[in-house]
Amino acid sequence: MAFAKSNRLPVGAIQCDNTTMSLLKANDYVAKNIRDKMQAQGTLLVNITSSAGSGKTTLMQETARRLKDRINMAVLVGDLETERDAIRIREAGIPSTQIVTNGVCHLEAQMVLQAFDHLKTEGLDLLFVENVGNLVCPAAFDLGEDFRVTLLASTEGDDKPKKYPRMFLTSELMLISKADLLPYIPFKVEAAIQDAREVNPEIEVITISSTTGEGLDRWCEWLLERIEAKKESTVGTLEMA
Ligand SMILES: Nc1nc2c(ncn2[C@@H]2O[C@H](COP(=O)(O)OP(=O)(O)O)[C@@H](O)[C@H]2O)c(=O)[nH]1
Ligand SMILES: [Mg+2]
Repeated sequence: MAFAKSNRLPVGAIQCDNTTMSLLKANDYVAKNIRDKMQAQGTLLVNITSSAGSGKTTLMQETARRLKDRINMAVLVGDLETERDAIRIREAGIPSTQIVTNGVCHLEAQMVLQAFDHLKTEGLDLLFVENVGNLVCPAAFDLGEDFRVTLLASTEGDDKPKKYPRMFLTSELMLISKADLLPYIPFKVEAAIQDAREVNPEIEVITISSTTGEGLDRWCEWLLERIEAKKESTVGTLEMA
């Protein structure tokens, strides 16, 4: 509950309870507004997280190339500085808006909500939010997403899920990225999956390479199934209203 009632308040007025004043509670309140908006318009919202350099933007570009003629999609992308990622994604042929955090290490729901003034989301089937690159702070902030997807690049080492458990605990899907480099480095896919499943037994796993295209059909199918399900749930919501 976001607000507590008080007998001393005038009728119709509301007062924040103590916990509502905390940053995370405020974030959750905005995240719920985003989730309600996405539900009403039938847009699947996917929060993409990973360390810096794991291949998020490249995956956004490759996903756009594969799906942009089948669905309406766009990307909000967060970085500490520069508009470089949004420019790369627009070059792949879909709308993208950069959120510059000015040094903040994660996106917050309020930043996403403000970005809606610059990126039209009505009519989108799929909206990605590419989060700021690190496995720590973004784990704590709900952005109103339907799914959180975390990339673990083969170059990062297979031991990361246990070192950064909250990110993998709160993700529905782990993408093991840069699979094309696996023959050259001591990354054990099975060890990474075991670590991730000890943290989160439910987590799904797809191994991908944006360079060779390995796993990208499966990734696109994963998205399309959930876009379909979201549309069906939205129809259900409208019928109930
Ligand atoms: N070998 C290889 N390199 C990749 C792959 N995906 C991305 N990269 C490279 O990894 C670097 C970081 O990629 P980027 O998409 O910017 O990562 P981000 O910081 O997570 O958005 C770039 O030099 C990409 O070309 C991949 O599947 N295989
Ligand atoms: Mg990026």
